[in-house]
Amino acid sequence: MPLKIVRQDITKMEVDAIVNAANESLLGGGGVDGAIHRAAGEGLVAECRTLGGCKTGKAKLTGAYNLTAKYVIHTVGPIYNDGKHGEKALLESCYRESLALAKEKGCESVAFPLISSGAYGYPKDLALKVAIDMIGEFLLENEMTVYIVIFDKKSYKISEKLFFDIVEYIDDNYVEAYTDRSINRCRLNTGASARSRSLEEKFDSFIECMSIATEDDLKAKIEQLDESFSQMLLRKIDEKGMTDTECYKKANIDRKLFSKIRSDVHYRPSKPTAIAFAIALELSIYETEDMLRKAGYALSRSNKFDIIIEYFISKGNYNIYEINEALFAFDQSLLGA
Ligand code: AR6
Repeated sequence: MPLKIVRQDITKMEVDAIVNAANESLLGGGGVDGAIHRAAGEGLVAECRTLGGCKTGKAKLTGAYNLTAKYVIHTVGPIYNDGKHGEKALLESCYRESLALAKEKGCESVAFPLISSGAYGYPKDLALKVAIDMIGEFLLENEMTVYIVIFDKKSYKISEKLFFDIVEYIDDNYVEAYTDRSINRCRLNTGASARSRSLEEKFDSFIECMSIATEDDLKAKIEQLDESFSQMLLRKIDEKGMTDTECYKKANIDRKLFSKIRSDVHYRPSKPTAIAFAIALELSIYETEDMLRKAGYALSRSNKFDIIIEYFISKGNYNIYEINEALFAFDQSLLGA
């Protein structure tokens, strides 16, 4: 999974490079900077002394000494004032510059703390959004596994509005029985638009709609009865006019896993992986359920994870990173590999 959000101490991450939220002196400080310097040992500060500091929004690379990573990338985030002093552009630049350095060194994996979100006061939900947007943008063009490392859950915040919208959606739907969607659809199609018609006409129209739906469903079902998950995935990619790369990137799935699914007609993905593809393909809730069935899963109203997925699909929001932000906030598994 190319972008992962994990709860961890960044000094423990087994990656090629870890990013340090440093200050312009590059000579160490508190927070994550202090933790990295302590874990790396004296060699790190000695190398940092040779660098002549670093400007806000820029990044510099050193060895990682006693850390398991190969490199430390030091970047200096902006001090948050009121958001009107170019803070966002500077923070974006921190991610861009750090990722460019990691790429230049051939890193396959990089871990970021939430830069500027501690001592430098950047609001955590906004800092997280910048991180996700910038890493997401980079991953569209590059193959790398990038972690956002959240030290403690308190420092993780999605926007309040999104949080409360989801809570409300879960409240409204958690215990509600699963209604028969095709019947509801027919009710909608035959009800409002047919207000002036007689009851009998409405009934006929309802029955007609049901039988068309059933006939269509049946035909399609027979045709696709033997279709496996991977065949359905490839068919949908074609139907949507997407390339394979566009699809697996949008699904936050790495290329290796996608190739495996592509070449093994009977591949059975995990549920988060299957959903990740449904999201990448921007499938409706019906199509999503169909695709999940191929892999032996279903969406349930008694499962928080499923309701959150349904919430995003119902809003037409297919941004996998935003969905993962929300899933993380609600302690659920994330989408992707
Ligand atoms: N692993 C991962 N994340 C951590 C860790 C850790 N071990 N420790 C803290 N964080 P901050 P800034 C999180 O203050 O806001 C330093 O003194 C923390 O919860 O470390 O960019 C520098 O020298 C927060 O979400 O960095 C600068 O002077 C995030 O890391 C100044 O602070 C960033 O918090 C930089 O401030």
